[in-house]
Amino acid sequence: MHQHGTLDNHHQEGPQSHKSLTLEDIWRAIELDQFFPYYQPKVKLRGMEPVGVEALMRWRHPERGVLSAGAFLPLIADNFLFDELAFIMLEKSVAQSRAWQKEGLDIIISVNMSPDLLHDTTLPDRIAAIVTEHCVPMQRLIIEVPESSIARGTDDVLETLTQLRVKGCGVAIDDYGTGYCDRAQLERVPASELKIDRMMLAGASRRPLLRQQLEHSIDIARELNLAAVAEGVESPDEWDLVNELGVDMVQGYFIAHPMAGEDLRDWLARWSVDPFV
Ligand code: G
Ligand code: MN
Repeated sequence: MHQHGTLDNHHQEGPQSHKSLTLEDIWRAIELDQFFPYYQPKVKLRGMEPVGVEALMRWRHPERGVLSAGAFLPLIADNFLFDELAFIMLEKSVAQSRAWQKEGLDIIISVNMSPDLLHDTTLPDRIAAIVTEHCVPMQRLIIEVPESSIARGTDDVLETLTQLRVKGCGVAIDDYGTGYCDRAQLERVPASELKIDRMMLAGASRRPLLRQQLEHSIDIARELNLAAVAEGVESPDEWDLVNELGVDMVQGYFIAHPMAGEDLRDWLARWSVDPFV
């Protein structure tokens, strides 16, 4: 069995002396069920109607509080623990979807998938099994895959994504603009949505070259019949810009920060009365 020496040492040192997190800490935290999703709303630009949420990984660390994925994802990016965590997020998100469904909330959930798992052509069946078990329609789920994972677009990855689409679930190309997919590669991917990374948006209202690149991404989405989502919209300026350029959906701190599942209902109620408050 694995040992928990690192974590034990850490306990003795108290919260001030933060040692680097290790894979062992993460493994232990999985066993203790400390990972859970927060949900960040995504709204349609026209009419500003909330249409979905993205499930974002959080770690309820006993001493450090709630940690964002940035604090530990680099550690597991190329590790099987990422696969493990992706499935934990999927399972919990689908359970949350069922709970919202029972409250009458019709919300589509996007879940980030570990790139390694896309090579496994049994993935669509495994996902479908979880979704069916919770009596949630596949149409309520979008699987997000980073652009970088499809740039190497091998046949098994394309087969996996095709099967997901056949089963009714959406596929989003995530972090678009950071993964260097060319047009021909993108065309082969059976996606439904293009999530344009904040990197393309930040500064685009002041810098013509960035703005051009952003416009180009939106054009590509349109030509490939993908819904264009602007990610990481933080300010009124950025909202105005994506409004002017005409994306389909918007996600980012300007709309809402990621929140606990039980807080979504209240957020939706406030948003419907007075957006951006
Ligand atoms: O890679 P992916 O797009 O799945 O990651 C989304 C990440 O971006 C999350 O960690 C989320 O907390 C963060 N995020 C969400 N909205 C904003 C935003 O408006 N600005 C910035 N800088 N980050 C954001
Ligand atoms: Mn994502």
